[in-house]
Amino acid sequence: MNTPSIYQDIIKAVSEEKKLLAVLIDPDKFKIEAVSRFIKKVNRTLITHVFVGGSTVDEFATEILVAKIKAHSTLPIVIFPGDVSQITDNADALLFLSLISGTNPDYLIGKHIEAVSKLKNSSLEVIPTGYVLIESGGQTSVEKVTRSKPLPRDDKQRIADTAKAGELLGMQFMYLEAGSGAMHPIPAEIISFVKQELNIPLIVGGGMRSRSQIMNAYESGADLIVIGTAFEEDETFFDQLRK
Ligand code: 1GP
Repeated sequence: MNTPSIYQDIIKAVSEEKKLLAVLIDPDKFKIEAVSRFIKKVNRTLITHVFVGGSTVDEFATEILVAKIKAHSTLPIVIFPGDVSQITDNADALLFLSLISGTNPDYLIGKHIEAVSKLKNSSLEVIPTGYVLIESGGQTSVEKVTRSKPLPRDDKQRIADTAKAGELLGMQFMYLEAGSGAMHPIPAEIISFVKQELNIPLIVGGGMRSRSQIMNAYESGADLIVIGTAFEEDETFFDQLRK
């Protein structure tokens, strides 16, 4: 039997025009006792993936959180790492993010080299992913942590060319990021402009707080949407996304 592949499942879903939705759980913002109640709510929604990660996470917090999520859900768990310490074998896959919108070598290749000793003996599915940070109305924690500038939102050609360069380098997913808790999500016209250029799945996240924003992003070409803050701030948001 072939090993199940998160990447192949996403490719299949995209080819069938199914839209995907991930809840992002940040180990630093989440009390472990709250996980089972939270995940039970997730299980009643259209959410298809659980992403786990954050900008500044204590060592082992991710591992403990992933084990707890697994106990309550069969959804695929994907590590969306802010740092090497967040890589854990317990999860199903890892977005191996390269911050291609910036010029900080640590986040283009440096952290990846550090991660190799963990990954080479691991069964974690590693998915090379281009990560493109776009200006969203204020400084976000990803900008602070990575000490890199987002791409200006009025330069959609530069954004699309950056994403395309990532695809040509062999990245398997492209992630357009406004930043967690962003004031403004990625505009529809940027999503559709980038989507026209790409032949790989397009992930979009940052600052989405309503069902209509999610639907707009899907209509513009997002294949997988990531939402964290809206669920952290108001769990009744799950009710708008019921199966
Ligand atoms: C952050 O794109 C994700 O990396 C989700 O952002 O927390 O604003 O939903 P929010």
